[in-house]
Amino acid sequence: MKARVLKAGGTWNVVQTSVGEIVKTRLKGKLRLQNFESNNPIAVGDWVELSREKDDWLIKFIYERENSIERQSTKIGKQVQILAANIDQVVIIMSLKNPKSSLGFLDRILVSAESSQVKACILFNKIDLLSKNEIEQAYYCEEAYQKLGYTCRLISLKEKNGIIEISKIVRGKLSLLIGNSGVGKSTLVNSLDERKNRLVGKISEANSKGKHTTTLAELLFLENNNTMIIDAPGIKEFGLYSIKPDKLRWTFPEFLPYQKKCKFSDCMHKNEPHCEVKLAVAEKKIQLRRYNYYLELLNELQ
Ligand SMILES: Nc1nc2c(ncn2[C@@H]2O[C@H](COP(=O)(O)OP(=O)(O)O)[C@@H](O)[C@H]2O)c(=O)[nH]1
Ligand SMILES: [Mg+2]
Ligand SMILES: [Zn+2]
Repeated sequence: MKARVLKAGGTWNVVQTSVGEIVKTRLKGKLRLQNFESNNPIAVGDWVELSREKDDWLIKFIYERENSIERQSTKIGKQVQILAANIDQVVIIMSLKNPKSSLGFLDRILVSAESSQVKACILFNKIDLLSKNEIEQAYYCEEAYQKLGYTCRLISLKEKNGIIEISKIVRGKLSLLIGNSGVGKSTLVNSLDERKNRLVGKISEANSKGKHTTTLAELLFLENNNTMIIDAPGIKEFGLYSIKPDKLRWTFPEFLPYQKKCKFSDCMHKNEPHCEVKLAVAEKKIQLRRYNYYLELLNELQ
């Protein structure tokens, strides 16, 4: 039977079967060895095939992923953690104040989304805390990212309008929600959780005896099950492991119109002569901050 992974715990996984039943499953031993680059071969959002063995449901295989968002898990060296698979979009929540999220963190996630060819939306939250002057800066920042092609919203989750705006963005889709601690992720989830329909949370708590539950991403059904959100808690660092240095330039959408005119077709926009990207930076057509961040990431990946 086909099923979707709602929570991936390594040895146990919570899935929803094609008939809507939510069950706990284990991995077939063989599967565990297959994907050794990852600390857990199963990801939230995965489609899997189950087989029945005695009283247990076992995961026989994982269907090919349409996409996935990965990060290097810092604790376990170079191992890759798959944050989510088969998603429609990444929704990044940034807090403008208390705490102020860093644009570097945002750019990093955008690079990851671009490299996985997943759409990204940016929510700048807590606008209610800003002074008039700060709101102007926030609009400026929103406009800058909007120009890069990302859907951006300046919102306050304390206001009804903010929640309506978010609902429009996430309704009917599977979104991976990413943001530092304190930015408003739980507030967002709860405000869309009309029926307090947190099935996954309940099941996993019962099964894992409270261990590690806060560090695992889980797929939640919100807005009368029309909306699915994968809440990835506690992300402080976001290592970009699987991106090859020479692929990085394709993850900055503002480079695209210029880099095809660089003298060298494999130009990395670093020290090469006749680089149209560097020229565009000098002419302020590309943000210097973003370009510098590109160089910083390039350095990190090389
Ligand atoms: N002033 C203000 N506070 C907010 C807003 N959104 C969330 N908060 C508050 O920020 C704190 C952290 O929110 P929470 O949802 O727990 O953040 P999480 O760590 O990302 O899950 C809570 O006290 C929220 O009430 C907002 O738009 N404006
Ligand atoms: Mg939270
Ligand atoms: Zn170049």
